Amino acid sequence: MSEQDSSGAEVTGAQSLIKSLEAAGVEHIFGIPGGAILPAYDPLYDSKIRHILVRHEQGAGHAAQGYAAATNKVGVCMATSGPGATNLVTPIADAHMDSVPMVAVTGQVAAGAIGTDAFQEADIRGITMPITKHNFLVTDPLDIPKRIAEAFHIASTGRPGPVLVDIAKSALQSMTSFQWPAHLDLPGYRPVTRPHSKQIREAAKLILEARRPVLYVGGGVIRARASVQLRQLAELTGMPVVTTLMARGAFPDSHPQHLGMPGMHGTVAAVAALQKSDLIISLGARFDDRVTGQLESFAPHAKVVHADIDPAEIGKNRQADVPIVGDCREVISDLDAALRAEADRGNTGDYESWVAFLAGIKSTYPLAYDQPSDGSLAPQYVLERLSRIAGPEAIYAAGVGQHQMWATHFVRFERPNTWLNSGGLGTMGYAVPAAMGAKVGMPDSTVWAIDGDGCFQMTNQELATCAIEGIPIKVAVINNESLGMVRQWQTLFYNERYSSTDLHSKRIPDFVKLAEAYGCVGLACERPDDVDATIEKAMEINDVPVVVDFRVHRDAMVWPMVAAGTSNDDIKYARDLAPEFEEDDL
Ligand SMILES: Cc1ncc(C[n+]2csc(CCOP(=O)(O)OP(=O)(O)O)c2C)c(N)n1
Repeated sequence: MSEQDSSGAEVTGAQSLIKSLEAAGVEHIFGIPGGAILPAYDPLYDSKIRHILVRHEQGAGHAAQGYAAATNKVGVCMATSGPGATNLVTPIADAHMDSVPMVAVTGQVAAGAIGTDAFQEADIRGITMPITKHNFLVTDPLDIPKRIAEAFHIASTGRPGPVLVDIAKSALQSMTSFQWPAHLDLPGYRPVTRPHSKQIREAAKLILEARRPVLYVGGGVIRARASVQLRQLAELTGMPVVTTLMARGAFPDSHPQHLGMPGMHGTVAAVAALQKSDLIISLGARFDDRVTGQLESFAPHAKVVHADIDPAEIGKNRQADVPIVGDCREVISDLDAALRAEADRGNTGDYESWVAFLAGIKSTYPLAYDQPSDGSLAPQYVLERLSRIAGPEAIYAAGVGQHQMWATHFVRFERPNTWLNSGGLGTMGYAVPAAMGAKVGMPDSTVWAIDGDGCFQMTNQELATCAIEGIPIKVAVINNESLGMVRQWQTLFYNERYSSTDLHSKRIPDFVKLAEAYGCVGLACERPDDVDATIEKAMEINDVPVVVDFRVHRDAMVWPMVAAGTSNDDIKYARDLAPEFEEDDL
């Protein structure tokens, strides 16, 4: 059966898909065509949507993530059936772990061929069931607009996440009508955004009673665009703040109440703040094992106020004394209002000795590093200088490993959506494509990918995309010629037996030549004295992508560190050096 659209013309399912994406407000899609999705690429050719042809579907997925994380809009990626779709699995899983709003559109084999092991058939719905917020298989072309509208709604509301829409080629090829739905009918999907006032009152009461409270800020605060409200609440109460790896930038690093990042590689002050706290106010955070360390010994004296838009997070790892389900911005605003009303009545918290105690730890145990005695380059120094020269307006996307931890330590973040990384899944290869997506979404911002030499070799093919599509990102490869984070664990826990972690990447490949082969500018730097000039040179090049091979000392290690599975009480700020602070100091 064929129907007519409002302008009187019949459309194909493929045309309906592109009209739907346009109606959803899509401006950019990252993808690669192939047989099953090919019908969609024909109307896409005429659309005002810009399609960015990537070199690997993983790049499309991470680019959509970077775009979303930098702009707060939904990122979109597209792939064909079978291997095209399975290449999206890693970024979909990554977006799921880090609550990134993303829609993945995949072609599927013709409806009649589904289940026959047809050429390039993969059950991508089944494969991605546990790693999507929701997913759809569309076989009836009439359903296309509805499913696309639902996908964007689900991806961007409540706890954001990835939604996959798998569309049979037969549906793309059939004639249909296009009608953008006026209403969505999603029974059972009604995210609670307004926090319950009783829970807010309970939380405010605990905050006033507490003597050692701490605001434990997670990535949810960034997704909820709640940084302004967070600052108001923090300044109203004077409570110390810690920001997780996913929340870096949610609260300014320069703010005196900020203690930095907690967790396995957190600052001593942030770890101590949670550990010695009597009240943790968790905002859009999830008590991840990388934050809590050994769970039984985590923050033993703390009561917990746990606010999250996803009720499944509350009490998952740590029991909450006051659970609050709601959007972080609304929760924080309501808490602020409740505490302001109490302050007007003369009721304020007394945190003076606690704040002084933590200030002492912060100044005694700052983030620090040694300059190598042989005159070679310290990776931390490179990142310190990069931060200083590129500044807090720039966007920084990191890979996974030591360089990621040094970046989060030594880049000074002052605003949200400027730090993009793979926190939950820890995906090597995230940085270059994520930076590409961020630059597409924020073309006027300087975007730096901070990558390890290992990570860079996983997805650097997207430099071709960047060069050809005019996406001038900058890449700092922190080249320690090894899988550094794994090597660090081998140094500490495997008796320096470096099994399969040496990449020889100061020799092969030549990153400068590789950059040039991809149409980028390639620079190299291996002396501390050349760092500033090299970064400044990279900052001046804005017409093509730039890659800087920072050839750093290979033995540098990330400190502080809480060894996996041990208690946060056993944090070391350097090898075999434990901080000294007693609760009696409080
Ligand atoms: C896709 C993937 N494979 C393996 C790992 C395990 N892993 C974590 S960090 C790391 C080393 C990363 O090396 P590099 O990119 O050179 O960064 P460095 O730690 O040296 O800064 C590895 C192999 C991972 N996180 N992701």
